[in-house]
Amino acid sequence: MKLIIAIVQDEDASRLIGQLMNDGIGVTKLATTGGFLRAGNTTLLLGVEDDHMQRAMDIIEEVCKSRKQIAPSPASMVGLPGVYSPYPMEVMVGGATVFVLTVDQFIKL
Ligand code: 2BA
Repeated sequence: MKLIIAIVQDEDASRLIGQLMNDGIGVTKLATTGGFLRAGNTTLLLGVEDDHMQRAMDIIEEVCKSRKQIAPSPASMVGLPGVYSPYPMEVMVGGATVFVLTVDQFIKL
């Protein structure tokens, strides 16, 4: 079994959850905040059997779109090392940032 941790844009979350649930893939939604943009995003936890793993990845890839977002000027990002541009800058965000972990045990009590 795998645990997929998928960080996606809020705009894609609802449709993505719907499609995953339609395919019988259980999902938990967390409201999260990206460290760079300091803007809201959505983190989904998916526990999937190995043979559903590729289907879950296909759905994530199909639903999650890349979008341009404006990163605020560093004045509002005090303490963030390595960011020196004095102007807001455009960055591409997403489709999805995905981590896949092997699950030792899956227990429901
Ligand atoms: P944020 O940290 O808010 O980053 C939003 C977007 O800003 C990133 O999109 C990337 O295009 C850009 N970005 C991030 N750090 C940057 C930097 N130091 N310089 C220039 N541009 C930078 P994505 O890569 O698609 O990431 C979307 C969100 O996924 C991130 O939001 C963060 O919440 C999460 N994420 C990405 N990589 C991660 C990682 N290695 N570990 C944990 N979370 C991660």
